[in-house]
Amino acid sequence: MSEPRIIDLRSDTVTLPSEAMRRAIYEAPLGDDVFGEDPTVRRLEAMAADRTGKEAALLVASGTMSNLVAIMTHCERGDEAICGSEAHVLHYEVAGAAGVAGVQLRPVANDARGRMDPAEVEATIRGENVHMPRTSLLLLENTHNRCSGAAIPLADIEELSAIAHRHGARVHIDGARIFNAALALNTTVAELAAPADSIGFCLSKGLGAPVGSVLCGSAEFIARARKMRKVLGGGMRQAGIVAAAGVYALERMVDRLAEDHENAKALARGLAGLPVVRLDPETIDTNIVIFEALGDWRGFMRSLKDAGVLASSPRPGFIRMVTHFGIERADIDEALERARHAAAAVA
Ligand code: TLP
Repeated sequence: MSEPRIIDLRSDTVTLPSEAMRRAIYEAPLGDDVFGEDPTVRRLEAMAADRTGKEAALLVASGTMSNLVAIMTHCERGDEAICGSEAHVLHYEVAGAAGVAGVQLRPVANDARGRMDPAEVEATIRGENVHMPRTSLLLLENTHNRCSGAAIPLADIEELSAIAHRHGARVHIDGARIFNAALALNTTVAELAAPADSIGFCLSKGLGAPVGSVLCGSAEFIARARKMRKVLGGGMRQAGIVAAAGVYALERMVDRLAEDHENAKALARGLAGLPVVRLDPETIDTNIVIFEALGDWRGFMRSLKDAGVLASSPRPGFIRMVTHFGIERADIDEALERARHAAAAVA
């Protein structure tokens, strides 16, 4: 018997570039980007600035580098940055804020929908005191990865940003999946980014490019960020090879995210019907489905894997499945069929 086709729902980072995207990479005009001479990088950065409504943009290697460069540019060493308790920057970025930027992260509780209590954020911002670090940055995340890909509404971003600004702190949005957020909220990326001083988004997740993120902000901020990127070894030469996929992604891959959201909803509805799953499908806004697996959750994940359905786990007892380019509705139906058997195997 042949092995079942792998349905890889571990992350939207596993997407592979399409033939057309590969052709765009092949045909891209190139130059030395450290000299500012790569026309394709310049084109991508102009497009990114336009989409986010910011003055300027900077191509970086990854979402992690985007957050780190933003922190290094907004903060001095010894400063403090407030972030959500479930923030990617806190859980998955190897403590780069502390280890590389010399910035202490101070978490404020995220609720299940990724929101932070504005009063708590305000109370966490430190006043001038000889004992205390300066609170120079508020880090927001949209969509909120560990909070089931929740799309954070504009009103929340406005309220939190106003508080930070009132106290002299800057605001950065980790918008790794901000195009998913804009789609789910029926608004534009520029509107969601407007209250913040800077925003980074990823090309290499739902947008299907192989590499890259773009950090956007004022021209003055990006000029300083460019130096920080260089410090980190992120000054790349003929980076148009990377940027070409990004240009293609922004032109051709944004609208299709709707398909990923529909597939995630269908997946959530099917999973919610399984006796070993606790999940309210109505809480799924975008392409990330996180559910509580009752009982032997590790056994359930193993059975899923044996059946060729790959998932990940954000915390013990919880399983994450992410829809993306390359996963069709038929794959969702097939994954659900296999999940039914896997659930029966551990029941
Ligand atoms: N997230 C990855 C893993 O690191 C967990 C994933 O599979 O979801 N911000 C957010 C909100 C992210 O979700 C990610 C990647 C990053 C930043 C980092 O991006 P990369 O992987 O490009 O450094």
